Amino acid sequence: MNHSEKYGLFRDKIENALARYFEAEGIPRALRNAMAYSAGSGGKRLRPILLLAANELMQGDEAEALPFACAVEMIHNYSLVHDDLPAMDNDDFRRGQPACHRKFGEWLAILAGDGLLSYAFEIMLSETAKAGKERSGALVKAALAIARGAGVSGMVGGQCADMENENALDLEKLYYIHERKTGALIRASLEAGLLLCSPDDERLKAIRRYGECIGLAFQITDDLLDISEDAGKPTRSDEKNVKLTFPKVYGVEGAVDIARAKVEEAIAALGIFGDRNGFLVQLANAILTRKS
Ligand code: GRG
Repeated sequence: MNHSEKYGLFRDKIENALARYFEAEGIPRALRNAMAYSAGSGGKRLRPILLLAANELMQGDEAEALPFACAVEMIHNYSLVHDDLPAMDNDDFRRGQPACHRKFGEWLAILAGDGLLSYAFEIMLSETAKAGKERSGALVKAALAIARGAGVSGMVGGQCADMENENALDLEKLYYIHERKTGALIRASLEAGLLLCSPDDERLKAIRRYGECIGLAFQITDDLLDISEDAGKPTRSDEKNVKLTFPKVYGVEGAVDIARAKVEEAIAALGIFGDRNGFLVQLANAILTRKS
């Protein structure tokens, strides 16, 4: 199976499982529609795929990892719904479709984000509660890694710094924001996949390094896509917000060089996993050429 077939297989499993979660009883129809719309197809599913791939590195149990993968994708989608709101980035479109608040109105978009975030934790905790004594420790650690990546010292903290520093950024702040706003959940997804397999410290350190490096490379390529005419979203949204970006600081060539160096560093970190690491090596390389 080649890289894109394997990526597609992971994506299908995640999308099928997500659809089942949205079919659950007890979710008010309007909320279900807005949540399913936002987390529906169109996304790359990068974070849950990273989680499943990290889990596979150590021959983990995919059925056990899948709910955590869905949880991370729900958290990612909540962050996009809230980020698009008028009070934040004020974007009308997401993935070429009306943003959640444009389609359903603001209050329902806020609740859809809240719903996605709390559902993610409900899913992870109910899996942990169901697990036997032997497994529950590993599941708690995975959930904690995701909570930290998503939370006040991770993605939410990074978003706060970004909102506060809209017009007055220095380079240190640029790294601070991107390591948290974009990088933290990417890194946490990988960590969680590994933590389900009770890794040793060296392997955990290696996957964190990989996550930090691809997180930064991913953000840089996001900045580059933002200024490229090819991007499938209204271009120059960062310019609209007068934000400091990697291409603005380093120029396009300089930003590409940094992304390339980060991808190389990420791949080097995977050496410890031996020849099971092929998928994550290719995924890191694919970040450099991504078109969306
Ligand atoms: C509102 C708490 C809160 C956080 C928002 C992620 C985020 C934080 C804001 C999004 C702003 C942004 C465009 C960041 C650049 C990198 C990024 C996260 C892009 C979107 O992720 P993809 O490309 O999205 O993985 P898809 O559509 O593939 O799911």
